[in-house]
Amino acid sequence: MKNLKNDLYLRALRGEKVERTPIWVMRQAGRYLPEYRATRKQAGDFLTLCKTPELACEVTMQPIDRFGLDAAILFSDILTIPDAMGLELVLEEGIGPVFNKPIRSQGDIDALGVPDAEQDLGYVMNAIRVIRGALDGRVPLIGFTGSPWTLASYMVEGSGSKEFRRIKGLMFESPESAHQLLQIVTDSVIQYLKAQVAAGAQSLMVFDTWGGMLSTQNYQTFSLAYMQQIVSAIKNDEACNGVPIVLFTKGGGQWLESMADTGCDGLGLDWTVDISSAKQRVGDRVVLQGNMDPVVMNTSQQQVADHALEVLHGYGQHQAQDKGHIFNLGHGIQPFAKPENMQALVETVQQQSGQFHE
Ligand code: 1CP
Repeated sequence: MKNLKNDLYLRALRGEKVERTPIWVMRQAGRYLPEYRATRKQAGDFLTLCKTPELACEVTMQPIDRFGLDAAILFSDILTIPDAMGLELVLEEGIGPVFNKPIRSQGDIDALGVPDAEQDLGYVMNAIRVIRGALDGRVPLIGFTGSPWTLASYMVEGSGSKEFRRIKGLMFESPESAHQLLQIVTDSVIQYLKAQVAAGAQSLMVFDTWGGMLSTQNYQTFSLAYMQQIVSAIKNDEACNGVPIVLFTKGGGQWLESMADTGCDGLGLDWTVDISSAKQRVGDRVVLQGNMDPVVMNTSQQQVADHALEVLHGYGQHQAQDKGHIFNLGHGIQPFAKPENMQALVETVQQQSGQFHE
């Protein structure tokens, strides 16, 4: 891509031949970095960090400056959309995200409207514009959203959850209301992603963190069907100009074929998936992104190097029929990860992956 100094990630995502495997890491900006903790302290709280474009830019750039990763990801959160819908997001220290006004009735669902991405979520678009300026073409910028199922889960549960009793209760007992909620979230996500692209996002990722909690049948109906709408809307939008889109369902390893059928460009794999069998199943149709166990990042540099090589070997040689591999963890890096392990990870992948691209 012209004007990009390092376009490895975008070329890989387009299925083009690359010299080595690109790497970025989910949650690469975050609490494991002392400079992130300092900026967050300066901001006062997490939402102010997200809502102040200069600060969001600062923390987006921190892992790029420190480690030389091959892509930047917008610093924000998936819960910006429900916040803009009026649910009032707060991040409780030690608890995680909580909504002051969760969805508790049919009336609450009926009252929801699609937020105007430029008006109600303008701070996200401003952050993207500021970050693109700061990146100055060093690496591409990834925009993102939560999947409709994952966003609806937080909206109905009111916070994180282990068993998803409320959202599954709604799905089982009032499927029409669940679909009504999922549709309005989907319409919001589509508008939000289009606005991100217009503001300067160069690829898109959909985080379906909780799709893996569903039965196969319900995954198809309540999660994948809505991600399909998103992929189709982005692919059919001329202004999006073929921007690549990656779907990640945590716990979705058994559904890779139907995920690839959506027409997305890439699939995120969690660490439970054997990457070589994923390659055999769908590697000629989609780029695979992943999938080292994030907890390895809490151990030693030697462990990190060994496990990274295991993933590279797992994908193996890149051949003409393969769409390719982008290195990542199988889920977000944790606050307990050691920064020097991230250094070891990036060095291992950047220095040793060339042998798989001959
Ligand atoms: O400083 C802090 O205490 C805040 C911790 C934090 C951070 C750093 C939260 C709250 N969100 C984020 C940033 C974030 N969230 C990014 C930034 C870009 C990057 O990757 O560097 C992204 C992409 C997200 C996406 C996100 N938020 C997801 C999907 C990805 C995933 O990890 O599965 C989810 C599920 C959330 C919800 C959320 N926001 C924050 C937390 C702690 C959580 C998880 C809550 C839960 O476990 O249910």
